[in-house]
Amino acid sequence: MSSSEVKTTGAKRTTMLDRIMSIEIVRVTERAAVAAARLRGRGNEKDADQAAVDAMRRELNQLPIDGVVVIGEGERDAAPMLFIGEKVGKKNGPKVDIAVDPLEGTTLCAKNMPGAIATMAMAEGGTLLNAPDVYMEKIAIGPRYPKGVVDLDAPAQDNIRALAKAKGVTPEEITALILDRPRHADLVAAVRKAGASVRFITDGDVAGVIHTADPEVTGIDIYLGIGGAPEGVLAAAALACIGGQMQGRLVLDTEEKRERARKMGIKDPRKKYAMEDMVQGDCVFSATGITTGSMLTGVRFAHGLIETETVVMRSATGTVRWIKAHHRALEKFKLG
Ligand code: VTB
Repeated sequence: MSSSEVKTTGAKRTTMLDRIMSIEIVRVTERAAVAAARLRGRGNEKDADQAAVDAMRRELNQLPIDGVVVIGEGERDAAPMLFIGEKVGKKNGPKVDIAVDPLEGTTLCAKNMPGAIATMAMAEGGTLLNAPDVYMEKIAIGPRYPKGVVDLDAPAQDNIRALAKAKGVTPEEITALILDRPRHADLVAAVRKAGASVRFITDGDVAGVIHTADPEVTGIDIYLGIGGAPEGVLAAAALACIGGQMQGRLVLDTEEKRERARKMGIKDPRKKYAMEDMVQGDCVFSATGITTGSMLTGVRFAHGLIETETVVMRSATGTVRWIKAHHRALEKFKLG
């Protein structure tokens, strides 16, 4: 067999895998979302997170995969959370990398505020960035811009001006989405100095980055700032499906963090990751709303019915599906 034939076979296998998995992973995020939604507004972040984790783990372990969590909550002995390195699935299928955030926006869920989601991504084994649970500097824009129009290392003013020029508008017509944190004071000042508008979010930067993919609908042109690294890799997986550009750099500002990263194979602690470095192959991404936000409707508990909304994407084809589900198997869902 020639090498090109081998390649085709490999690609076909991937396509089959992610076609099936793009439906399978919907169940995983649905279950986690329903479990967390039962604890919306109770002021208890930990319990809601644990409920989402337990439900997600249960569903992941039903899948015909030989999976390993490469992006998760904590490391090593962080069980009962879905920790980095945890093996999931029935182990009777293909080797896959899994990135999870069973409850993205724990505070949003605990306070019953908009935008909490359950999310995960799955890709061929060895193709997702395996990174510790630290911070990440991030920059992201949507599709249809020339490659490299913005850069993580360029001053914010330059990025805003370059983006406005590429879009054919003035900087005043650009809106940047930034996590509302004291650490972003200088960044916010620089963005405003360039003339752009800033929209803040209190949490939830996976959805924040995804907002850049459709500026006409969301009003967001660029995502900037420092958030969680797990959320960064998950957002990169989503953008890899829908198009856009993203760069990230892990914030490894102590020897302890650098050591944790080294153990995961990260040799250069200052490496600037392009989206393609964080997500090297085909992937599927899924997110289900827990509380209603600008991207997804939250879980609705009605009489005899649970309603969920999920967005699921495949990078192989760029297909984005919005799945509204009515669950009637209430006994089953009670578990989650
Ligand atoms: C972001 C945001 C998350 O953490 O990544 C943020 O997307 C960053 O951490 O929803 P700090 O809160 O420490 O600034 C979350 O808010 C989840 O905790």
